[in-house]
Amino acid sequence: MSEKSPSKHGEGFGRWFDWVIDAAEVYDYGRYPIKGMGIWRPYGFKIRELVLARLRELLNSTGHEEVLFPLLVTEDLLAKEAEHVKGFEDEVYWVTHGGLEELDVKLALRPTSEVAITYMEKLWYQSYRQLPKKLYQVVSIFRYETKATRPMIRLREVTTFKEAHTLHESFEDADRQVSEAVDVYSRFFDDLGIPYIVSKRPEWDKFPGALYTVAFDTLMPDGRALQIGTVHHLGQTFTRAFEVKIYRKDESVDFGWQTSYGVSDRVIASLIAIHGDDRGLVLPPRYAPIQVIVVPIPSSDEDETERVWRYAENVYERVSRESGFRVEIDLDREKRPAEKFYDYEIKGVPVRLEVGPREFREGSVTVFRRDLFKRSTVKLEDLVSTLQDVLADIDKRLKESAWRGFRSRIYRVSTLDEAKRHIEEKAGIVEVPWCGSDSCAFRMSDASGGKTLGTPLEVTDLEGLKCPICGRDAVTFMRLARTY
Ligand code: 5CA
Ligand code: ZN
Repeated sequence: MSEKSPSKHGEGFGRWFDWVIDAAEVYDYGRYPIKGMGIWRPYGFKIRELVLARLRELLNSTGHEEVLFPLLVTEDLLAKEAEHVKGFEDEVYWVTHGGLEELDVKLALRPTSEVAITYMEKLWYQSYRQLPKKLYQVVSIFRYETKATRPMIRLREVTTFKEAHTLHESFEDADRQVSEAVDVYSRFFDDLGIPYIVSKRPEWDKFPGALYTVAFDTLMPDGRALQIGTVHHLGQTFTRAFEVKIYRKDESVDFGWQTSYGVSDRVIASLIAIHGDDRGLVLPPRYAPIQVIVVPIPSSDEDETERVWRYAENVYERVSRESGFRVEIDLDREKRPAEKFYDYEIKGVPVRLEVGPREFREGSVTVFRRDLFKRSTVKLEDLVSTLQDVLADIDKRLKESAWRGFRSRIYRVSTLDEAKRHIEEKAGIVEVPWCGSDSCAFRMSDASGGKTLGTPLEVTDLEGLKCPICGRDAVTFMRLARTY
């Protein structure tokens, strides 16, 4: 252990994050010669696959179907919907040449896929009988972000963009779809142990073209909020622009209604940031490429070392055969056990099985838990059932501790001073009673230094609360935080 790793908490979070994704060989960032573009390395790619597998499972089981659209969209497609193109105009990368020839029609690298998908929906769907239609894809999108770019968090090529696009015959159906999407994402984040708060974004912060936007925010260890997913009710914005007309049951014709919702690499950034510690990654077992690692420990006696090695292989085989866990054994004879321990700790392997001369003689195994940094010794016969309990307990504990930390950083306040204090201390998210007027929200934001995240989907406990700006009765809470 040569260099000391940076601390995850407080101001050092950014440095810790850069350190951990590099040291655990998850993601290479900042070295590829284009800003805002990173590389998923093999170990990171495996984590990403496990996260995507869960997401696909949730989407497929709720009637979503996976598709794959071209990366390029023509200039006129992108320009078709005025509000949308305005929202993205300063973020679009353009392809202007094919070889040496200048293209007649400029092509955009998609910043998102509403226009591409709506264009094809017009050709595919005409009747209510074909609806609802729920499509999704997992692709790269490109946004020429001008705020400071960050690995996984603010990319110019977002390589893990899961975007869903749905088409419905009525406003209400699309509204229900928003709820389904919120439910799917809630289950997804719950499973990852990523705590979140769901807010209706204020009017001035909607997705370009949407009727309304619902967003999931989590908190990074430095107290700043990170938007980890959004769900948009698109109304008829795009179906009008592209003339997607649907025959309804009563034989009338109306433009279709749409929603779209997406998550990105930010989800994996959150998984890392929320569970990790100063020693490296801490992965919930479901998302750990290696769930159990067997490390044999040599003896000073060579013969005994051979016996220990064979015993360790036995342990490995037994666990892989009987448990179904992703288990590996590290038989490297050059590396010292301490080095191996260190590496698997950085990589966040949930459980390490230490098998040395003592364990060999006793017919036991020492079980080390990455999350608690604790050892216990069990009999070989009890190992598989112990592992089942331990992995389940790790999962439960990580989730509980993440949510506990999150809840403790959400502050209901009644004055601007309190709001300001919590935000300045970079403590988390504040909820301020709000009268509903835009100008009061802007003033809250100015006075507190926090960005407006929006309002709860359902509001309770408003009795007697006043907007601290104008003194009128509050109709809801405005949430504010420093953000990424
Ligand atoms: N078409 C809609 C739904 S897919 C859409 O593009 N919505 S979005 O703009 O809000 O993006 C969806 C999610 O992607 C955001 O909530 C955010 O979590 C993530 N995201 C957006 N831009 C970036 C970026 N530059 N880097 C990493 N993640 C991003
Ligand atoms: Zn007010």
